[in-house]
Amino acid sequence: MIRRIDLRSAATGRASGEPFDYRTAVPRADFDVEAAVPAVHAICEGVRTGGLEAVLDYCERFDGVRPDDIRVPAGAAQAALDDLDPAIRAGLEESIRRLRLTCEAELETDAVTDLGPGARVTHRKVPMNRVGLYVPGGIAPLVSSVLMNVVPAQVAGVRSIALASPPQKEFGGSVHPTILAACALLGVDEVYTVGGAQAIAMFAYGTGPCARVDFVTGPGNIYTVTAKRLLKGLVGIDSEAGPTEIGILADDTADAAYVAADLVSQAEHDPLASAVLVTPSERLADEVELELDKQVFATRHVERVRTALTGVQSAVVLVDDLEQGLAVVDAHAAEHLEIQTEDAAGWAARVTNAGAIFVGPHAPVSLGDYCAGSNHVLPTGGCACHSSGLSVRAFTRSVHVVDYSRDALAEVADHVVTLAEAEDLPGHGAAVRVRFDR
Ligand code: HSO
Ligand code: ZN
Repeated sequence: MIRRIDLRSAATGRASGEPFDYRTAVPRADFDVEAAVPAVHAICEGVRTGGLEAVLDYCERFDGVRPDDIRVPAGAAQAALDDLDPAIRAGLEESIRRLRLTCEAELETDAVTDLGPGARVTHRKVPMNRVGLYVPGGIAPLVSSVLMNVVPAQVAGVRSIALASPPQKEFGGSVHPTILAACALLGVDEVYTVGGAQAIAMFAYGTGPCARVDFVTGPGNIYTVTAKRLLKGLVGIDSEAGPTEIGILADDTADAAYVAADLVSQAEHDPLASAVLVTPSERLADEVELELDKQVFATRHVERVRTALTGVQSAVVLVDDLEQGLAVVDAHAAEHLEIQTEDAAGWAARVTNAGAIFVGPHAPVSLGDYCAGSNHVLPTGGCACHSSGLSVRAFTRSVHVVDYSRDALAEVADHVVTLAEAEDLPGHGAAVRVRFDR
């Protein structure tokens, strides 16, 4: 069912080791943000000019329900938590506990540099003031995404957190109760029952009861991603998250059942999800394909998984050796990369492009999705070569604070004047001179 791409030198006619651009070896699915721009632009403009009424109209149109009020009433989240299945609560609590520990370890302190007597530059870390977190409701309500967004924001010190998620018809137009329960666990009490592009626009412009935010984060479908692209600048955004991706670099030592299960696990997200195995072992490739046939047949979301695995974005890639495999996975820059090889840690250390790296047979991506302590909001579409996943740093800005005494300024005054002259900006030099002329 999954296609094979043979990149071995015998198949490609290349001499082994010859440089080759692997970036296009496994293409991405068509996630055409540009095509969604006209529709999403109209929604954003609708929210900007029409305010709350427009948001309610879009809820009705796209989610099939018009909430009485877009702000979820106080007490609803606590009530949802009181009704939550204790096993789900225990899972969420453990996930939060682990994520908090890694977030706290990521906290950066101010960097203070003394450049001479009385000359100090401080690189001060400042949390965002107000952020809007988007949690999709679409194919499945991703309660784990609540934690992945909220915990780093809270640990960063963000004071004001608003969360939006699509209104659910079956829950009377409110947010899914499990998402509400997670909000209660985390102490987030500003929740809006708004989804899609209209939620991102509400955050960016400030609409009805929702004051505008400085920064919007969270995954979503093509409409929310397009809204983020259009509103970027007016607000900050974390990333343009596309369909989920898993890459696996594996050799003969890997267990085919594990590899197949992990490919299926991420294919389950979306018909456009990408699942790529890169291996020098033909035997493993054969076994994984047999396993996939068995496992896909038995999985609950069989059609979604099958569509994802048979799409152009998924493949079993044969390579000459792990060295070439490393070059392939590095060029592909998947959102998640598993290394299931001998000396997995050694190979993992050499990977430069991946949203998150999972080392060895006992670190499946599902662990990271829920309970590893790592974040699951990660760069997709090859953006892992320049962007990072969500972390405390994403919710933090830094600002240089420049503190010089008169004597310290005197030390460099001539240099400033000379450099300003060299740029034909004499006013710059004069602003230094005036402090010594009198
Ligand atoms: N694998 C998804 C995150 C997720 N998985 C949420 C389960 N729930 C994107 O990283
Ligand atoms: Zn997942």
